Amino acid sequence: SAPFSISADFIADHNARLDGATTEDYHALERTLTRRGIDAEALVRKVTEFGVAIPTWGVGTGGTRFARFPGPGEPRNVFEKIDDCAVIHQLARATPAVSPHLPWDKVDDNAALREKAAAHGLAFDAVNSNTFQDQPGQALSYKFGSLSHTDKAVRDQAVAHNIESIEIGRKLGSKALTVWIADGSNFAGQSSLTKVLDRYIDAMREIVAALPADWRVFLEHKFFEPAFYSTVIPDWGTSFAAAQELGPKAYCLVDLGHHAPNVNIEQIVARLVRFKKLAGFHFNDSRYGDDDLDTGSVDPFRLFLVFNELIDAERRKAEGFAPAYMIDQSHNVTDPIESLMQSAIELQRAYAQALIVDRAALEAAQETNDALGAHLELKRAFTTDVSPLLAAARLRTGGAIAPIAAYRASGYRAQRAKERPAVAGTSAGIV
Ligand code: AOS
Ligand code: ZN
Ligand code: ZN
Repeated sequence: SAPFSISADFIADHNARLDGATTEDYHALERTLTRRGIDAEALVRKVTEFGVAIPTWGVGTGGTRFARFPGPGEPRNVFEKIDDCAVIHQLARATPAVSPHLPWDKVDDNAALREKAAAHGLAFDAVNSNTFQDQPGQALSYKFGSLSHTDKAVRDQAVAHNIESIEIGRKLGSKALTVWIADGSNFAGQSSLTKVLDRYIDAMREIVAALPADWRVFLEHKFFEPAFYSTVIPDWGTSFAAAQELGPKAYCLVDLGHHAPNVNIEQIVARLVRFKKLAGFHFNDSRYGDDDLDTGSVDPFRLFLVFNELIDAERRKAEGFAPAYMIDQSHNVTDPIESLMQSAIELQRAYAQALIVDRAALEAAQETNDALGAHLELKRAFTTDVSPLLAAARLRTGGAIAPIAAYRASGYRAQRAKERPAVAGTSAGIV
């Protein structure tokens, strides 16, 4: 029998019950925005154009180094992951791309994978390489590093994997490679803090040389974990300096969870825009470190402030500004499909709120040193409930007014659980 899918009629029926209240709320917001000189319809259009890529690894239950608690009906391969990404996009209409991870998503027939995704309206965004784990049958171990390893043979193996990832990404229609390495050390003195970076940059040069003309490479920094004393690319400064040395195809990716607590991430974003080196994002939220909590779940204001910088850059047509948006989270206690829909909505919310900042008033306050006045301009946008705009955007593009409620009512997970018998593995450490 054909695999279960949610029909357009089902979504329409679900929407019909909510339509009245949604329209009322929309008109109320429209009046508020009109008073502020903002065109609600134009905003809805902007929101419908907003897209963020789903990480293929995100649709499976995540885990920690302590345990993984798989849920029912988990996707068992990348084709099934695409099915789950498709339902996320079908209902929430904000995720028209997927970001694959290699070799986790390695298949014999990449053309078939690309076609399947396209049939669901999904494209492939940046490919993520993986030299933070040893794969079965792999000749050399990454236990002591990959691109920065002391042994040239290990570095060569890691370079070859990245080049293969580019090749696969090409077949999938991707245009970027994201490189995050786990390289670092656990003891003071364990490795030369200078030589590791030299080796990393040399290895990256080979990867950059293998990029097709229209590709970019995204360097992803992270200040700790799995190495706990030092990390080779710990911060945006190192990432930026490396990207400078690697040339015009190299950019710096900001994973929101990869900074020390209290670091001003929106300022990092502004700096990277200024230096024309912002690659894009791995969105998530965090309380302590790389907790990979759901986007906007802990500190939606910070997310808004990041988008405030992005809209500022967009409005003044900052040169070379073309950030790639991806989510990177680990779902340990939720149905990943629900978390990813909600996260995409939170991103749209931050985006819409940033769009309604009165930039002229903000700038006037800044120029006259009206500190509180400037702050209140941001707060006015942030405290505006734009939910009706987001619902309208979904409704007009065939999505669900209430994606999570519709998803639950559809019985999707239970149907998939029948089609996808549980996988035994409870292996920890899947992030
Ligand atoms: C690791 O902390 C990074 O966020 C990477 O982006 C990683 O590739 C991703 O989390 C998938 O494991
Ligand atoms: Zn990441
Ligand atoms: Zn991370």
